[in-house]
Amino acid sequence: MAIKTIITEPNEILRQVSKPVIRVGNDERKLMDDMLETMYAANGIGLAAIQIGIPKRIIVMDISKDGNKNPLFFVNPIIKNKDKEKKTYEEGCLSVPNYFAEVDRPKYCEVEYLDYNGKNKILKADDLLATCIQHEMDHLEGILFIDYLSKLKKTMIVKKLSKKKNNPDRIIV
Ligand code: GNR
Ligand code: NI
Repeated sequence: MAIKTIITEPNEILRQVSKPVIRVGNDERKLMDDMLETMYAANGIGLAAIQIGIPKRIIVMDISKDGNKNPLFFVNPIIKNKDKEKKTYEEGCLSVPNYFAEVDRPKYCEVEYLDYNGKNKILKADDLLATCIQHEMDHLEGILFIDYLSKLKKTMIVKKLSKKKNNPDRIIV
């Protein structure tokens, strides 16, 4: 396993649309292992392959509290069903370090995907799990949570990130 560098805004790579995986083989499992290690090292709860520069439709997640690890792997995920009811979460992104903002997303969704072993699965997700899977699936389309903010807030964040000064720890916009 290896810790990879997480790409941050502004970077055109993050805007690529990721490609479906043809078959879940050893290369894909190695990538998922590296993504999981990278995500844990960065204290994230999810990571899409494009965040380490690989345009494949692969996501790793773990929303469990420290101590009891519960890694989840999603290959070629598709949202089957989603709630009309929305839920607001304060979101962050490892590719938009230190910036946090409230985003509305469907409170509940069902996702069909291939797991670590290439087996077809369906996950019924709500609340944080639903928010996180939708945030990660946006990455597969080249979408970041800041795209949902006002133009003013988004521009401010991208400008600050591109200057790479020592940002304070946590900025809620
Ligand atoms: O670590 C992360 N936390 C988080 C919090 C609220 C909503 C979404 C997320 S995902 C983020 C990790 C990340 O950037 N995944 O792409
Ligand atoms: Ni993210």
